[in-house]
Amino acid sequence: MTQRTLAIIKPDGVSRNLVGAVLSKIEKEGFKIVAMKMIKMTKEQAKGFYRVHEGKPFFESLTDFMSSGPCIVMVLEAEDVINRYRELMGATNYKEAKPGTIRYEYATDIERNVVHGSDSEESARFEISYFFNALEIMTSP
Ligand code: IDP
Ligand code: MG
Repeated sequence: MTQRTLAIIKPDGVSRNLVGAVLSKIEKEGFKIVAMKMIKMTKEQAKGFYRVHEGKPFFESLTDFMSSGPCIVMVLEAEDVINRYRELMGATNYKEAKPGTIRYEYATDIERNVVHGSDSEESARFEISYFFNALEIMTSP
C-alpha cells in the first residue's frame, strides 16, 4: 500500500551539512519526496510536535534541541514507507543502529540522532498536517 510519512533532518544534521547525504540515502531507497521545506521551530512548536513524549525525562532537552536551529521537514511517499524509512534511519540509540543506516553513520548521541520518522499511520497523519497543508504536498499526475 502506498503510504506517506513525515521525515525530518534535525538541527544537528542541518548544521553539520548532512542534508545532501541524508537526501541521497532517501532517494537511493526509491522514496519519493512529495513535499519539503526548511523551518526553525519555536520551543512551543517543538513541544506540540513531540507532545506524545511530554512528561518523559528527555522532553525538555529534546524540545530545546529541536528548536535550536533549522530543520528540513519533508513528506516521503512509497509502498510501506513508514516502516521502510524507520529501517533506513536505524535505532533511536545510534549505538544499536545497523551499519548502513543514517543513524549508524551520522548520529553522535541518543538525542542528536540526525533524523526523525513517523512511527505509525496515525502519527504520520498528525505529523504531516503539523507542517504541511494540502497545497504543499505534490500529488502524482
Ligand atoms: P524515534 O525518533 O526513533 O522515533 P522516540 O522514542 O520517538 O525515537 O524519541 C524521540 C526522540 O527523542 C529521539 O529521536 C531522540 O532524539 C530523543 N530521545 C529518545 N530517547 C531518548 C533518551 O533516552 N535520551 C535522550 N533523548 C532521547
Ligand atoms: Mg518517535
